[in-house]
Amino acid sequence: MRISAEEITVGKLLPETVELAVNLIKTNGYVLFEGVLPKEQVENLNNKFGDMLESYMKERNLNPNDGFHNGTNHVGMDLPFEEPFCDESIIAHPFVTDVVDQILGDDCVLNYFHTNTSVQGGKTPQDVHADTGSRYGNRCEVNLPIINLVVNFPLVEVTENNGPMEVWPGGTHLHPDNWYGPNAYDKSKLAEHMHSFKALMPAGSIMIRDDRMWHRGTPNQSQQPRTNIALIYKSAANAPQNGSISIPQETYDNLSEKAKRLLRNEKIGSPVKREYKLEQYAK
Ligand SMILES: O=C(O)CCC(=O)C(=O)O
Repeated sequence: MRISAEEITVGKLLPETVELAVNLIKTNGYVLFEGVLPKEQVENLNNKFGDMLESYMKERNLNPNDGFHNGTNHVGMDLPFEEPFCDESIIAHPFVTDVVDQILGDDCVLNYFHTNTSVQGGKTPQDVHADTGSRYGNRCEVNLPIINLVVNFPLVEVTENNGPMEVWPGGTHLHPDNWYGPNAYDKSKLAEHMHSFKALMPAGSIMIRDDRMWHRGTPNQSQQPRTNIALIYKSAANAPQNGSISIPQETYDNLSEKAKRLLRNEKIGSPVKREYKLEQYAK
């Protein structure tokens, strides 16, 4: 969906835009708002993230030329809860919260602060998957209400060449619950015969998707990593009481009321947690 220049300037979606977005997620599995975040902000996020990724990969001996993670060269890394990543425009973007609140309820939480990167040199696509498991196992043959929305912010332009996410929208989020468990028919096998497309988009776009919609990461044939910030918003009734995002007290105290509410179950009062030792490699 293209958002009008006025909505971007004002920082608020028109009610009819929210309504369309909500209905697209419900029927098609996702909505895409193209090019929302300012270019300078996205470049800054990407530069900071690039340093962290380099450190993370060196510490784990992940060499793009050798290939890793089954040749996908995909890295999943949590974000530290600090600027520029914990900016309100990422954790509680009004375009996102207006849509998410309507689907999950305005008491929903944010409980996942992560990134997915298709690193250059990958040779193999990921298996086609949903980002959730079945809630009731083999017994449940009905579709259940949505509980999770994944929100992706690509930090570079996503092109045919740099490992776009491939998606199977239109109904793969509406299967009976047992379809999301390990005993379901092989999704990759089915997906070969189904319609999919590569989700190409400008840097700073926002994709909001039902976590059951089938998708996969694809190999990155460019020379630069293609990073997606990945947040998960969850309905309050399904939210774990003990979250996992470490948030220093002062950082939490300075958040907006909406962001505080979203993060209320997380580890408030804990020091920032990093998955790498940045000092060692930072330029
Ligand atoms: O390429 C992407 O951003 C999606 C990656 C993904 O689905 C995963 O790592 O589970």
